Amino acid sequence: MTTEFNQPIVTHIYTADPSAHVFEGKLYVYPSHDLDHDGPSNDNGDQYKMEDYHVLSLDGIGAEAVDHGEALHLRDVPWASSQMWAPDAAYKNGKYYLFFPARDREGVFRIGAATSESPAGPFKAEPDYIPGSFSIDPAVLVDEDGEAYMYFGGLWGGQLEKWQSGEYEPERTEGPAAGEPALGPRVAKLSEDMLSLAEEASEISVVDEEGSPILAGDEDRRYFEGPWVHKYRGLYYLSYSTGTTHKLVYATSPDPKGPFVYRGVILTPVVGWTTHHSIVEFEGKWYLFYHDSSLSGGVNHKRCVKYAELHYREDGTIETIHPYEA
Ligand code: FUB
Repeated sequence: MTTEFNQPIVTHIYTADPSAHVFEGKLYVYPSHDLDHDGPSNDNGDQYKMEDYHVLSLDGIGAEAVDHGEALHLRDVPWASSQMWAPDAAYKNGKYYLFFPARDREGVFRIGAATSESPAGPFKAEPDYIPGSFSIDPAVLVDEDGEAYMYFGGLWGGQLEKWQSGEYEPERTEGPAAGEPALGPRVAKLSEDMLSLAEEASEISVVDEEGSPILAGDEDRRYFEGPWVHKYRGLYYLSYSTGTTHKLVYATSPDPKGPFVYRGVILTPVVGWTTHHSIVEFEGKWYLFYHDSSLSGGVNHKRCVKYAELHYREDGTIETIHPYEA
């Protein structure tokens, strides 16, 4: 089977949350591996009960996607108890790193690291989660100067509301009031060995063109989950899901820690509740990897990874992708 734009890249398993990278001249995709179960769904995301990761690769655009098999399983992560959600990968110091969220033994989402000599895995998990990490959806940018930044955080089941005070408050579920600044994703520099935070994570501010913070009630533009940062013509692009309004949107900054100015919509809503993506340059063109629930006929937790070409306008803005229009 070859891969076409806006079609599932694999159909033998359910996949989601794709983080795409070019390693060793190929496209490698690090997705979540959705379990095929028919249990109940809720706003806490309990239906997303994934237990392992598979790494996929494509020799080129349109090539068949290869499944390299199980790269890491929950049973081999000493600190984790459940829910291996959206991962990312990075290369530095001659090693490949897999970053992944999971609930720890107390049910708190943390972010772990695992290493491999190969981009296809298998990965060996570190004995404990990254100290100071919390919430979900890690995305790692290794900048041109070699500094690595980890972006993370997600609302609702992702528990970001519970960390508003800086401490974990298990009973806290409400975010800021509608007229207050929305919660932002977190960012921290990673240590040279990529296995710890080099500093305490700080909150990223997303602002409008006038510099005013995007408010919590502005659900069309406020941050929800799934951060991704890439660089285009020297500018940092932070893209993310708006959750309840089901869009992928983006904001830009000359600084990897922001503030980021909201710029527009990358992807209109897809089939299924969640939307999650990555952006990668391959052989001079840019691609959006994303998911929807079309392979399961719309079941939110049985998703499939797809990709589409992404186009920039001359002024650096991104053309909105409408995935179901010819
Ligand atoms: O796949 C589980 C969760 O759903 C991810 O962590 C979120 O970004 C959403 O896609």
